[in-house]
Amino acid sequence: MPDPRPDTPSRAPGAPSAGARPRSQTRVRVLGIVNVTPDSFWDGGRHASVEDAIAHGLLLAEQGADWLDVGGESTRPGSAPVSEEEERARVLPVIEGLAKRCEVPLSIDTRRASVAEAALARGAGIVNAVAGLRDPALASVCAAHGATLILNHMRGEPATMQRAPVYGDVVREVRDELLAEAACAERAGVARGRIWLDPGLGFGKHSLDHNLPLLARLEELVATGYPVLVGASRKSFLGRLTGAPVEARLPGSLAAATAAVLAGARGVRAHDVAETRQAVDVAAAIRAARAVGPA
Ligand code: HH2
Repeated sequence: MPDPRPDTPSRAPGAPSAGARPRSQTRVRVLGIVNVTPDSFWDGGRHASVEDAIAHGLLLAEQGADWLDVGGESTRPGSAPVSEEEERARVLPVIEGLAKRCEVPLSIDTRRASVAEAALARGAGIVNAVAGLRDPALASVCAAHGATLILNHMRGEPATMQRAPVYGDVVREVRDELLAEAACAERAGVARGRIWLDPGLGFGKHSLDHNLPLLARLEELVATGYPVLVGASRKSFLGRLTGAPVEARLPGSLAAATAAVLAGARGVRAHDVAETRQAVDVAAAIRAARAVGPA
């Protein structure tokens, strides 16, 4: 029986459970990152075995992740693509293992419809389309499974995307390109309420000229009416702003997550779930108090 709340993916409950807490509809979703890769820019190689990745996912669930995002291909600037066979071998056993051992909805972070389909068949309920609908079959796969679809904005390919990306008004262009993809997804049968938009910080964006306006004017993406997710966690523009190396970017990541929530983001993608949970819960409470007005 599909979950009637459109932005809450449903999944048959597994047992025993981890992280099975009541979720309010207004709660800001924290998407905990489980990278099963040797080369991701922050956690590459830290939990590259199936068992380590499952243990990490269970830990993030205990720390308050609402969704777990399993990925088998790094999309950091300059990265080379992995074969479909390799990607499947990395992510599918982790999805299967997490589906059996926790109730937190699972997301597959992929560019490929074939990988998304296999993950949905093994218990995932969300497709994090990291390259948008570059593979157009992603939309029909989501529609067929009743899955939630996160459309991430990416200009170019990871190998080359940071070579002088050019925009006129970056915020308007990102919004319009995402809206065009959302319309495609709806035509393919994905329910409007199951589509999320993500400005894709760091994906074909110049460090400060593009990423900062996307965060500063996030309200323009929120105003589309689609729920918005933001992934700033430990990204290099935070290093450019602060001089901090990747291992020291947690405070900057929390500041960016807080700013995103105050601007209306409904979700954030994070490596550091416990800390991010606390930051976004505080930001969400402040945002809600604004709506209530003077006591
Ligand atoms: N960022 C990364 C990967 N997937 N998906 C969405 N929706 N939004 C993002 O901002 C986003 C994403 C990159 O981060 P990470 O997975 O930690 O690194 P890598 O690509 O090196 O594995």
